[in-house]
Amino acid sequence: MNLEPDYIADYNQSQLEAHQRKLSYWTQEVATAEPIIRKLVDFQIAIPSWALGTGGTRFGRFPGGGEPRSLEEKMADVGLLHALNRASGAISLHIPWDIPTDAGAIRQLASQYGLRFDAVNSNTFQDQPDAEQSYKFGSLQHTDPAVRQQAIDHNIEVIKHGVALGSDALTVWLSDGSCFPGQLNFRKAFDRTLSSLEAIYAALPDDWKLFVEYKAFEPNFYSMTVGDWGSSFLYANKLGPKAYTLVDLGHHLPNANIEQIVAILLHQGKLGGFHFNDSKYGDDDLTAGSIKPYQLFLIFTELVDGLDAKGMNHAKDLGWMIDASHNVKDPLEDLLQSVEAIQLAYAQALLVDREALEEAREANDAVRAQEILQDAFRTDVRPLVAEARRRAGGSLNPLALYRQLNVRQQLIDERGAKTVATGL
Ligand code: PSV
Ligand code: MN
Repeated sequence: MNLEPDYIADYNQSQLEAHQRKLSYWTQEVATAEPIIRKLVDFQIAIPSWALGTGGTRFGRFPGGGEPRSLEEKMADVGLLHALNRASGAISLHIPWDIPTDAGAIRQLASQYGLRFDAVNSNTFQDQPDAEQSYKFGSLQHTDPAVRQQAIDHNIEVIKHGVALGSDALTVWLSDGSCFPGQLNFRKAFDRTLSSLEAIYAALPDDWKLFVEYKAFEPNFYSMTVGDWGSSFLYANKLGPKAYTLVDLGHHLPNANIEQIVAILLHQGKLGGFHFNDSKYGDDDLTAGSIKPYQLFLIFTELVDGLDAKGMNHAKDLGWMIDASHNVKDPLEDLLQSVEAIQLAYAQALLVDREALEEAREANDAVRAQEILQDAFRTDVRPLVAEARRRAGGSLNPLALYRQLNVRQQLIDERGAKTVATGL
């Protein structure tokens, strides 16, 4: 389904007066409003091709209908999101869930929707029907060199797909690890994984990045071979300057101080990218900002601070992506909510009075430091985010317009009620 530009213009017109009333406080009273709006216009968050269908748990899956049946339809969905919010201008593919058979045609389609290709993702956590070797006991860490070679070859294949699409990063997430004490020689697993990663790294084009994603547990429940930021950082350091750590917010043990992890990785020049989601218990993959919005804000506060300290470009120098799953919500609505939550946290982080914060820190004034942060966090920045969207050609309220246009029903009419998108 294509969104007529008139729909957005008409909708915005109907909301303009109320929006301008809320925005006037900002434009009249806050000197930094204009630069914040401009930063928001530039800031894009990639959508993973596997998050456009209904997710499930091992207990079941309840598809809501109209799910994309092909890569082209997934791109149409991301194009729709981007038309509504002008902040989802990139798509991340997981191979082999989404194999671009005609890269030229797919690239052209992407440019029609104003999308670029974000990091490509390899999959060595599932056995494919035609695979000779099994990943039951790991992939890059496996005791059998033939399994390791199959996993290495797959990653190199994924890089080739990425090159053909104009992507410039590979994300490697390994489910490798062990389920029981004694099952695995940790040192050997580390060494084998490192040498497999070295083979993949050697195939990386010069201007590419390799993101090493860590995860504390699942599907292995005793040990994960890339289980925390320390091990990812170690692999990335040993691999070389093109390798970075990727932080997925759901991949930590409970109560981990993610903002501190992010600050140190960035400080060390080894933070590569982000997978946004939220969680209460484990890797729950819930809507960004739905459970711990203050944590998301604190993470962004460290990101802005660290990026500025290094003179890095907020929009371009890190990979920003959502990695969530939608069990009970319409995936497109959920993604709109996640993007908005990320933009709000980013805008609030941009509001923090950094000079005053540094002074408070130097004076060991914990009360003042907290006030400064919470002052920004408690500020309603929604008019700024809406204004950034409006200026970029998006809707003042993407979710409201999505519902007003009955998009899901239109997708069901077009694709059917029982379609199932590839993914987990
Ligand atoms: C693993 O839980 C993960 O976060 C990785 O990024 C995978 O590639 C993705 O989820 C698959 O759903
Ligand atoms: Mn992830």
